[in-house]
Amino acid sequence: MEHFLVRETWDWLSDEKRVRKGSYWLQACNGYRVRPGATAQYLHRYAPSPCSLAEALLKKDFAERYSDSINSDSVNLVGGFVAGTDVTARNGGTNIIPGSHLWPIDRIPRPEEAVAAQLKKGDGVFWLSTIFHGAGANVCQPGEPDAERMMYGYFGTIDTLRQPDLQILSVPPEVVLKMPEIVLRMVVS
Ligand SMILES: O=C(O)CCC(=O)C(=O)O
Repeated sequence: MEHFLVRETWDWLSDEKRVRKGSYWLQACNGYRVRPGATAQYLHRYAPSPCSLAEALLKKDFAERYSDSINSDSVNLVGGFVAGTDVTARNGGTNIIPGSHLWPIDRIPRPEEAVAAQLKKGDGVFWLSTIFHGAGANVCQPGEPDAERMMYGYFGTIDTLRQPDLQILSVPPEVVLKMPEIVLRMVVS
């Protein structure tokens, strides 16, 4: 997370350059269940900086101006996921397009370019906000082993951005105080 989310910025106090090294926040923690019969989620990015994809598509000239701007500085969110069940291509394994974090902002993602992330229970996967991904279809029959796919995800974001789901307000203080120091630093930094 640190590699992608910690930014160094500076300003000038008269002639003196003041360097500030940022940090990152815990943006959200979610559970992702995909039940038998679920259709595939559309392939999406998590709001590439400096604009959301929707904004870019609405404002074509804006998209053209920033069409080569997806790079590691565009990453404003990093997601870590842990499989709560075995995750397969049949039960909704996340479809991910390898390399799409480097695509121009207006390149359209095609389902045939994606591969399903297949994980054993307890395995983990990380992805950047700029990669195209989406939960796969679940074609299992109810009652099959691991018919309900479960993944747990947590997201870090740059400290100068504010999370839409305010983790600080939504988690009671008595729960926060029992968290390990490494998590506390992300929640209250
Ligand atoms: O559940 C998944 O595999 C991905 C979920 C996702 O990308 C989302 O809900 O935005």
